[in-house]
Amino acid sequence: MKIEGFELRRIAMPLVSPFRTSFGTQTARDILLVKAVTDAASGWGECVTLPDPIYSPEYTEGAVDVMKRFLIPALAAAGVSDAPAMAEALKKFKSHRMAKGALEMAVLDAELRAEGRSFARELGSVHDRVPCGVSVGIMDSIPQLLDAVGGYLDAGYVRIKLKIEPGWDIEPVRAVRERFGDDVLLQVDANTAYTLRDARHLAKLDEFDLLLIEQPLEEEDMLGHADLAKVVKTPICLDETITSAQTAAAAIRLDATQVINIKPGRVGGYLEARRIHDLAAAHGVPVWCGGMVESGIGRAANVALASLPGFTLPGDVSASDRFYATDITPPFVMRDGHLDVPQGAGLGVEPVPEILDELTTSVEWVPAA
Ligand code: NPG
Repeated sequence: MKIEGFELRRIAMPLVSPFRTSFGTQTARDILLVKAVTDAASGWGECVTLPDPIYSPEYTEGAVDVMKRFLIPALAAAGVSDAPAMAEALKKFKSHRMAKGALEMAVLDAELRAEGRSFARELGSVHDRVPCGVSVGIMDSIPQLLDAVGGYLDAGYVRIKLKIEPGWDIEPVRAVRERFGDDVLLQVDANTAYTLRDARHLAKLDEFDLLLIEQPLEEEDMLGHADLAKVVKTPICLDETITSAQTAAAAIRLDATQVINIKPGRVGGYLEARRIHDLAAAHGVPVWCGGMVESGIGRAANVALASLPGFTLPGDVSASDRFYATDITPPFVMRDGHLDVPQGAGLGVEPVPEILDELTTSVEWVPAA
């Protein structure tokens, strides 16, 4: 397959409601889509960077720059013709995993479309539908939170994740448990908002029988998480810290994580995500698929990944309407708390041209020859 070039397209998608995490509030998602154009087929990738480097060091303008300046020219120079060869060709450039992952996803999609194979089949899917979890942002008040959680449970979500930060942790969790009962699958996500000094405070979450507490400490504090895991009974789940199969192996060996959130963008793509899945499965560590407020393009690939056998916990894999009134693909609609895994060639979905054009803020063509 000859890669002719990449179309880099920015789109602005309004969110149905503001989404607040410990690092900020989002009201719209500025998404960088990548279209790989090859002599065999075209394929789509989604870059999950945010506009600011507040979740990870990457940010969208930086991703565009590194793709144009370094990554795409290196692919061209190495004569790369398929997705599995890309990571090696891009290895000399440190980090920039979300940018690399988006390019790899686009080439993989093109390749699979040309071969008539689905992402799900390629990755090793064993389920034709996956359970939906939902991530619930920090709210202004507990009544507002209870309304939101009640709405998601009524809609059929099978697992609730509450965003927490200092000052919004024990009481919101207690309120949700008291209102909705002990049977609700419930977990929390701190996005690095605590330090080890908060260990005893975080241990107060133990009484609520949570599935896990996600990324309580700074991303580089692997040992801190290992120490915290000795104080807190609730399983620790790393997100930001896990940037590769190698960091996942270290975290497992150190007992810094009992569960892993796999986000393909964060680890450099779906192929590395699968390696982490395989590694975790070999160690008996459960994994689940994280979300980065993706459009239908990224969502399609995440649903496929979440259908691998080691994904034994519901992911942040929600219906399109959790975030978007209009998705750029035909929407992912939840049925009975689940989403169907796309089975068509490649991602199995494509952007609707008119919707895509309406949301596009810029398009740029970067030749790879
Ligand atoms: O369902 O797509 C989703 C969102 C899940 O909470 C979610 N993502 O830290 O995991 C996270 C958080 C996030 C969203 C992080 C956007 C960065 C950007």
